[in-house]
Formats: sequence, C-alpha cells, structure tokens
Amino acid sequence: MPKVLTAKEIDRYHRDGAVAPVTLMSRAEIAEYKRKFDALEATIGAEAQSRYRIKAHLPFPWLTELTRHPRMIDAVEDLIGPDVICWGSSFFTKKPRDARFVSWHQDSTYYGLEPPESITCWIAFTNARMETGCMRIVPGSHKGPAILPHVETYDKNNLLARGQTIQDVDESKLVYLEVDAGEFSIHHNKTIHSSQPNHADTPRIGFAVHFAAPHVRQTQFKGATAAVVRGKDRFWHWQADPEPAKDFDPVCLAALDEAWQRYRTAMKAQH
Ligand SMILES: O=C(O)CCC(=O)C(=O)O
Repeated sequence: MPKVLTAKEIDRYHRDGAVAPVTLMSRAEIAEYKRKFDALEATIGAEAQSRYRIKAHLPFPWLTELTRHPRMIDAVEDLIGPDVICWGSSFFTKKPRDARFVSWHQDSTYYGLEPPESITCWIAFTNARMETGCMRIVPGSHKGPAILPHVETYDKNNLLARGQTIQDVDESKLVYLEVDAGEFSIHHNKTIHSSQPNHADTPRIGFAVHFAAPHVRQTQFKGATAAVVRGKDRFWHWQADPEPAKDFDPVCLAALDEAWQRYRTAMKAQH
C-alpha cells in the first residue's frame, strides 16, 4: 500500500519519468523556509545557488531537516522502496523577470551512479508555474540511455555551470511540472528536462533533493557521502555525511567544499 502517492501517480512516474504536483506542507510552513532562505542570501550577500550546490543542505540544520521531511520520504519510498539515502541537494533559483534558464539535459549523464537510478524531489519555495519558468520534461525519456550526448554552450544565462545541452529535443510532447509553494515534483535522473526564463514579477525558488536506494554506487570518485533517511543501508557504498550542529557548521562547510572539489575533478576527468 503506497504511503503518499496514489496508484495513478506511481503509474505516471513510471510512464513519464516524473510526477507533479505532490503536496508537502502548508503555505504558512513553506513561507518559513522562504524566510530562512532570504535570510541566508542576505547573510552571504550572494545567491544561495552560487555556493550551495551538490550538498546545499549540509551546513544548515533547517535544510538538512527538510531533506528528511517524512511526507517527502514516504513518496520516495513509494517509488524506490523502504531503504533510502539522500546524497545531495541544490538550489535552482530565478529572480523576478530573470532571463536565466536551464537547458535540456539529463542528470544521469553527470551523476556517475551505477545503476543510474536516482530520483529528485524539487521543492517549490515559491510558485513555479509556466510563467515563472517551472521545470518541463520529455515524458518517457527516462526509458532511454543513461548517458546522452550534451554540448557545452557556456551560455551566461544558463543556470547549468557549463551550459550542458541536449540538442534537437523533440518539444512536441513536453509536459510542464507546475508546482505551487509547498508542493514538490519528482523526476527520474534519466528524464530529459529543462526550464525557461522567469517572466513574472515574483521569484522562482526551487530546492532539489537527490535520493537513491543504497545499492546505487557513486562510480566517478571514491569517498562519496550520503545520509540514510529511511530504513537501512546494507551495502555500505556511501560514507556518512556529517550532521550540522548549527547554521554554517564549519565541519559541514568543509565537507560541502570537498564534495564540490570531487565533483569538479570528476567532471574534468570526463573531458
Ligand atoms: O530548477 C530548474 O529549472 C532545473 C532543475 C534541475 O535541473 C534539476 O532539479 O535536476
């Protein structure tokens, strides 16, 4: 018996490679996360996404707690089973009237996971609709290869670091993953996805959290870390992430920097 998703939503996820929207929390509760997010950006004097990627949650107790939200983990369990690790998270944010976009890409090409089975829950801190540049997917693309050719465009408006782009995507059947503040979408890491600029007067703030079953291994580098967020890890492919004792926890910041470094080194080795 599924815990959160309906049988229809589970079928849709397996058919399309994504499902949305799924309710996570009330408007008042997500407004508190948005307030903390704004305070974080005010403190660092920069966009959170400029520094807090790969394991954005690690140095912050409130974000680490969010990666373990029982309702979200219940939904993940409905899709991948009772043992779940969280190996990463990233902010994807667009300011009001922001030309920045995310080009068509496939996460599994870059994740280095074997088997290539990871899922992302994209939590909306603000409404993500067509006009604010919500995510969109090519339904069914998760049934294709796990590694697809990408061209590195280095477009300054592309939120992806190297502007990694799958070319000539057939957009005739694309599906928009509209989610309002407090809701989330779920996508498979093989699903081809993108998002367009924000044409609205409101910001579009998303926090993407990455999960897998513990039998999934990181093959691009040694010493990959994760947290068991449900059930048990019977495989020991992942070392334990440190736990933040306070915001900007120095041990966790160092672990975040190491994760970035490992990721960048792995990306360079791919070239
Ligand atoms: O937020 C976006 O526009 C893109 C997010 C994304 O690429 C992801 O969560 O994998």
